[in-house]
Parts: sequence; structure tokens; C-alpha cells
Amino acid sequence: MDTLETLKPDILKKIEEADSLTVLDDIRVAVLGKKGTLTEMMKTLGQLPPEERKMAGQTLNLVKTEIGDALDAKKKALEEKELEQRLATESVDVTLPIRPQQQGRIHPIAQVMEEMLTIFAQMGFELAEGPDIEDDFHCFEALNFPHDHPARQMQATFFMQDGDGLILRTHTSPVQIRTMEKKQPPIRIVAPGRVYRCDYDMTHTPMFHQIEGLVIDKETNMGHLKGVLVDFMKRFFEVDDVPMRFRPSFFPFTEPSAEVDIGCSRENGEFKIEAGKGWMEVLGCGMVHPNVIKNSGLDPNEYQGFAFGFGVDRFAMLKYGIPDLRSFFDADMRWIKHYGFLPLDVPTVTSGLSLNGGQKR
Ligand code: 2NM
Repeated sequence: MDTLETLKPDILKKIEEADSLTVLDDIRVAVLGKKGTLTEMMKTLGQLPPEERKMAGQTLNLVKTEIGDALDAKKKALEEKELEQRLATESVDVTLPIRPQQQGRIHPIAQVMEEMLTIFAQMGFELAEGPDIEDDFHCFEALNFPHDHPARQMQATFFMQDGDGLILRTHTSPVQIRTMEKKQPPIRIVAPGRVYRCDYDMTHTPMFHQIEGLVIDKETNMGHLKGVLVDFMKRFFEVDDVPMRFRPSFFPFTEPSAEVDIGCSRENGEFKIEAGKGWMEVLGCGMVHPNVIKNSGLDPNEYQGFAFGFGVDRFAMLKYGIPDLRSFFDADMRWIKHYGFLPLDVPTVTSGLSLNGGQKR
């Protein structure tokens, strides 16, 4: 056991001098590991005569404990030293600004489009889409427009250059025609999209957004139309009752036709749904003209139904208090920051439509 007498102070000295946890662990493995010096010495105990074995075993165990304790103490000391060093070098500057604000915004038109389509989807309407560039048949002829109708004239319709008479659609109704050409009733669709008219002033922009709806079945009637629209208004404006007025009107594609007004007031620029103050026209509708059903390849003696058309931009202005239609298309960053919606405000069936309307900024 002579070697042990010199070995011990040597090991303790090495432990004392270890300047990092890695170095310390290397010492531990070299001494107490599977093939460590002390471990190897323990293995030789069996070769000693029994009377010596006991003493030697006790001594070895004492040394082992002593070295183990020294290792533990040094480990603790080194860990504390490392933490102190980290705390001294790693500092958090609490005066730094918070993460920059999220930059992107959802345009109010896109938001309102989603809100409206969500309501119709819940009612069981399917989504239908069609091209922005249309032909005369689907945009006018099939819709029962007379050949001398003003909407067909140059001043209202954009014609494609060298487009063989192709035009930019002036409404989304051609989508309804294309749907009736393809599908057998029952048909329940909403057609959202951009439409184009040669018009620009306070209340008109040359491109705007519509959602039109169409229901065709055997006994679909004006009562169903009214039910759909009344339900829609309540859900869209999130009030229990919306004063509504159906006024007789005229469209080439519906008979009878109606325009729908909602009761509202406008005080200090604040729009409010309210009875007894005034009326504002918000949409057109009617029973699809038998000629339109026939032009689309269905038998008007077997099928009938209703259609309606909303101006999405107008509904966005009403719901979110945006005074000037033209500001929608100015691409002004300050405007979109003020009126825009955060990407996670997407309306869903379960979260409600404008749940975040009041906390959008
Ligand atoms: C409106 C008003 C009234 C309408 C009619 C049709 C079709 F294709 F079925 F005949 N689609 N949309 C319609 C009817 C649109 O917008 C103010």
C-alpha cells in the first residue's frame, strides 16, 4: 500500500488544481472509473492474505471516500464559479424595445368577403367562381339584357383590346349562368369576385367586389329569398333585429325584382342599425327570370329560384365605418394600419365573425 501513500496527495493536488468541470471529470474517470487507478487497486485486494486484506480494504475505502468528497466539493466550487462568470458576462438590457410590431394587415374588403362567405357557407351555400374576362353571352345575352341596354355600351363596360368582343365582367352573374349550364338543380351557390365598370367618383371605383347568390330548385320562392337575406343581415351586423324594407325594382335578369334597404342612422359619421331614422339601399334581388333559366339550359317550367347581389365594398364601409370608398384602393400604409385586420382575425364558424373587430389594432 506504499503507492497509495504517494498516490493520494498527488490525486488530491490534481483535484485542487483542476480549473474546469471537464478537467475534473477526467480526473474522476482516471481514478474512480472502471479502469481507474483506485478501481484497479481494489481488484488486487483478493490476492492478499486475509489478515492484510481487511486492513488494506479499509484504507482503500477511506481513501476512496476522501477522494470522492474532494471531487464533489471541487465540482460544486467550479459550478458556482462558472455561474458567476455567466452572470457577469450575460446581461439583459431591459431598456431594449420589444419585438417590432407585426407589419402585414388583411384588407377590410378581404375581411368582409370572408365574413360574408362564412355566413353563406353555414347556410349551406357552395362557393362558385368564374373568370374576370367574360364573353358577351354570359355577361349580358344569357342574362336577358336587351341589345340596346346601356350596360352593354362602351361607357359602362371595359372591352378587351383585340379580344374578339371579350369584356371585363360587370357583375358576377356570369358565374351563375355557367353553374346552371353545368349542374342540375338543386343549386345553392354564392359567387364572390372582382367586377369592373367604367365609372369613377365619390361612390364608384372602376373595380369593385360583389357576392352574388343563386338558389334554383322546383319550388324555391320569394319567401325563401327573404328568409336568407334577413338571417344574413342579422348575422353580418351581429344584432338581433335589422329593420329591412323590400322595394319593387327592375333588373333584366329577375322578375319580380326588389331592392333591399336597411334602417339606419348616420350621426357624426357614425353608422348605426336603427329603426325610424332613415333607409339605405344595400342590395338587389329577385326571382330569376324564366328567360335566364332557359338561356342556361334548364327548363323554366320545371325550375325556378332566386338570386341576389351584394356590393362587398359598401358592406365593408358600413360595418367598419370607412367613410371614403376610394381610400380602399390608395395603397396607403397608414390607412391599412388603421383599418386593416391582423392575419389571425380570420372569421371562423366557431370564433364568431368580427370577434376581434374592436381589438384589431
Ligand atoms: C343582383 C340583383 C338581382 C342576379 C341574377 C342572377 C342570375 F344569374 F341568376 F340571373 N345572378 N345575380 C341578381 C339579381 C343580381 O345584383 C344586384
